[in-house]
Amino acid sequence: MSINYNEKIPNNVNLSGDRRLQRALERWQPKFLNWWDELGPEKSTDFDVYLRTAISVEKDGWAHFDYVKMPDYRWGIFLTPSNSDRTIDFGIHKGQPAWQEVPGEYRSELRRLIVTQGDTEPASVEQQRHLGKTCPSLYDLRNLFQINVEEGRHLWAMVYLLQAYFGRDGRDEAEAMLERHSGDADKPRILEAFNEETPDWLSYFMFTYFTDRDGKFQLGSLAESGFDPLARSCRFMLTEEAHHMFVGETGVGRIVQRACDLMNEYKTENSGPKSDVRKYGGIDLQTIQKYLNFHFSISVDLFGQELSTNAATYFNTGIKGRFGESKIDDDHLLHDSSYSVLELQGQRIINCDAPALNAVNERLRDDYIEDCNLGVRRWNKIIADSGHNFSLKLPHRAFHRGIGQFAEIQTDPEGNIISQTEWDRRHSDWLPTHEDQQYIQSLMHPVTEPGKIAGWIAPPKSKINRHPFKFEFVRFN
Ligand code: BYC
Ligand code: FE
Ligand code: FE
Repeated sequence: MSINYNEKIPNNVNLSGDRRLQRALERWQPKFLNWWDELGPEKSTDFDVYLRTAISVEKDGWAHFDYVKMPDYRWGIFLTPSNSDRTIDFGIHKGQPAWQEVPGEYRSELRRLIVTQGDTEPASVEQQRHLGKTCPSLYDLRNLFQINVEEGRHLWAMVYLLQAYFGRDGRDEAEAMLERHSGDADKPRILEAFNEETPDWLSYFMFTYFTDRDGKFQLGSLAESGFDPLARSCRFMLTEEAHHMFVGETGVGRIVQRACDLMNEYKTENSGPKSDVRKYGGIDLQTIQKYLNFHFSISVDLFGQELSTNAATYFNTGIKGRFGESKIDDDHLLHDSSYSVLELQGQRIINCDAPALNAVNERLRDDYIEDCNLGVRRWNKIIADSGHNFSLKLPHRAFHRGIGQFAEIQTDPEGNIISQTEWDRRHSDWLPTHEDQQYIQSLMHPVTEPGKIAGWIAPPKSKINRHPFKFEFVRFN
């Protein structure tokens, strides 16, 4: 199924066959473009950016590369092809045909999930809007813009579902997506991680590693939904998500590499903030660890409460599954099973068995944490291969939490509960301080000559569509 690019809004959902919907989306399109102009990548309108655009939804060759001015990017509506005999894989409707329309009794839950998902997409573009001004290389600038246009497309994907399946409420929600803004005191984005600032490229790479990875797991769960149009939208979004996490993993890896290279060049072992790494313009490993602690902990919050009746309802009614649902070997009903969860009991964190149905948020968080660890291991391999004795580590899941039962307590990165006084005394060892942030900010100067790179990060090993690092990925005009 290829995509019709002759229409105002490229799509593979036969939009021209539904004039009402087409008109509604065409009315939303200029509002989206206005939003992009005001809150998308700053002062980037005239740049020619070497971008990938989806031209089919098939696995091979869905991406076409060319120079594009970002406001002319063909944001469109692409769902993976439908499988007409798909059935629901879990919950009380297991075995029944997947829904092609929204079941009336689940309308508000589905709307809420789609709105929450959709809200994160433009939020991330808003968070990243100033980064172009301080890019470490043209390669990195291009990747930033690639991610930004794709997050814009993810918003389109959710707005399509709202407008196509939720009538008037859906149209109102589509408007509201452009009215809430990241960090806005009156109308903030829905989830807290999307109201934080992304003021520098270390934060940005951590965000795309940890927070885009929440996207992978949430989209993976929604891709199991009994509501087929949602499932198909999320499947296609997941193909784009892989690149976002790749940018994060390799970005952090290259900063780690540079720190190690500097330590080797200047023969210093100490990797802390007072070390030579900073003196020579790199980012020391201890500071990288602090940023990791921050971004991991706020991303872990995105999975919600450990035990959640909302999550139980979503699962039981077939609207949101578990990650890789069809590959899990159990009854897919979870009425009689239990799941092991860390719980706060008094001043201790202990392992408890909880009803599996109530623990689906926590199970997803477990899957997420395991996946986060893979990249940390690769970063540590870079350090070890460079001959240094230091390991980055994910903090304990109870560390620095704002959502769930651990929000009530303070712990150290190992998960030992500590008093507020001790937290106040020690948190600057664990989370970025104002001074750390100022140091990172002091490194942020744009490097925009093809083939050149900033001093705090190593050049990439990978190519983009076979083009090497020295390729002119962005032309400024
Ligand atoms: N912040 O029962 P619970 C991505 C609220 S990232 C604030 O656990 P639920 C991307 C909750 O609303 C993927 N509030 O809630 C990445 C509820 O409020 P009420 C984003 C929170 O609903 C990078 C109460 O606490 N996708 O795509 O089961 C760049 C009870 O909690 C938070 C999704 O999130 C929070 N973190 O779980 C671009 C998927 N957590 O009812 C894009 C859709 C909980 O008491 N969303 N609350 O007023 C969901 O599946 C669920 O809404 C959540 C929350 C997992 C987020
Ligand atoms: Fe996204
Ligand atoms: Fe993403």
